[in-house]
Amino acid sequence: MKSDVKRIEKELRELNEFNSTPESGTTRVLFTEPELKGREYVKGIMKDAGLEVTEDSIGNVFGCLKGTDPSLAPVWTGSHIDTVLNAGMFDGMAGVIGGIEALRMIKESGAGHKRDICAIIYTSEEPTRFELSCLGSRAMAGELSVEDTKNVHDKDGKTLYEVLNELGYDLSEFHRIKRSKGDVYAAVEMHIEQSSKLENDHKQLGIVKAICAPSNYDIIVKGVQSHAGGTSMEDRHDAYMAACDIALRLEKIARENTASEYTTATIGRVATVPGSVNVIPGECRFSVDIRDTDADSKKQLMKNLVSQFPDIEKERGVTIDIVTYNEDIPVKCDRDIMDIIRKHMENSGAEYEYLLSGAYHDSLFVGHFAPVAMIFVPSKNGISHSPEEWTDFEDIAAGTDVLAETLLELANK
Ligand code: HGY
Ligand code: MN
Ligand code: MN
Repeated sequence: MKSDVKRIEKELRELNEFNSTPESGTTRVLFTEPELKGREYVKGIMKDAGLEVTEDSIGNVFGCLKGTDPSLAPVWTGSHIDTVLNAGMFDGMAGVIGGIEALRMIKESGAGHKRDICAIIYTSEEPTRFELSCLGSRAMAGELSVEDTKNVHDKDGKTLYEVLNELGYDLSEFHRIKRSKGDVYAAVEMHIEQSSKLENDHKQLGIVKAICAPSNYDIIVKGVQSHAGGTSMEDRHDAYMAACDIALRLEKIARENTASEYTTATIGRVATVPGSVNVIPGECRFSVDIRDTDADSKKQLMKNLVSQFPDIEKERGVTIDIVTYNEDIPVKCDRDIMDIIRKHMENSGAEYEYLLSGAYHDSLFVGHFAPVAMIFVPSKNGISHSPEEWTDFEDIAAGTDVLAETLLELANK
């Protein structure tokens, strides 16, 4: 089977039109107008492809190619169409359009398959609106309840529950989102690499061995707001400087971590109060995003950082508090599915290699109830979550060829 690279490019460019920042990259935030229109667009191409389209109570969209034996658990593929702010046009979208293209290829090939094969848009993989990532796949894994949706809110204070209600989702059916082990036979997601290993190693495709999981926190430092000129360096309790002290210790711990194969720590959002140029901040609130291939290593890293807080509090006369959003469990990809992918990569002649995913994906949560694997396609200069994000359409087509063969083989097991 051969994917239609022109059709892939056309649909990715058309989907990219649903964007609230056309002047700078792509922004498609959950349940805002561009994302709702993007959903309708993708549902349209699913219907045109003859897929059976359904949606669950958190907005996960399923486009399914019916198999001959509905009693068998289905095979899934898919990704997300929501983005971070000022993102690129491929993070998530490559796996959604590629997944639909793979199902079209299987349908057009006339090859029979026992199991249903479903292409999915998972709701809100990015934490952009509600600070919590992977809302749709987290709910599928039973790790987000309808009660939890009342405690997740956006910067305007609106809860996910209210937003879903307003959009007409039936929240009395929320419990049906959850899947148990055995409900899904296998799930394969194609995604851009969002790093530079494939490019540096001159490989076209990647087989993911393990998916890092994030732990996300806010740290709130409280000091004494005071005059920038009148307060001597000795007399101040500067919340921002204390935050910088914590940040540099976090960086050191992450850099020196040897307890696992891969660790990262990032502070992406910082806010000081009152935020005036001539006032010593009395408060500083900042985000912490830690990734690791190993859950214990991640836990130990955070324990090490927090153990240093009492010294900082004493030395700087500040208080330090933590808000925990999520401490997610990393996933190892399924060896059997990885081997099927390897075989089809070799048959296709594509140069490939095995690698880790520092980024998390919906497959991280699907992997909590089903065997998962991922196919990576290269990111130019390793850049993602940026208007500079770029992946060649030919590489997406090559990944889609392997995805289609893999899904078909799994659907006949
Ligand atoms: O942050 C991530 O790893 C994903 O791209 N949302
Ligand atoms: Mn992303
Ligand atoms: Mn993504």
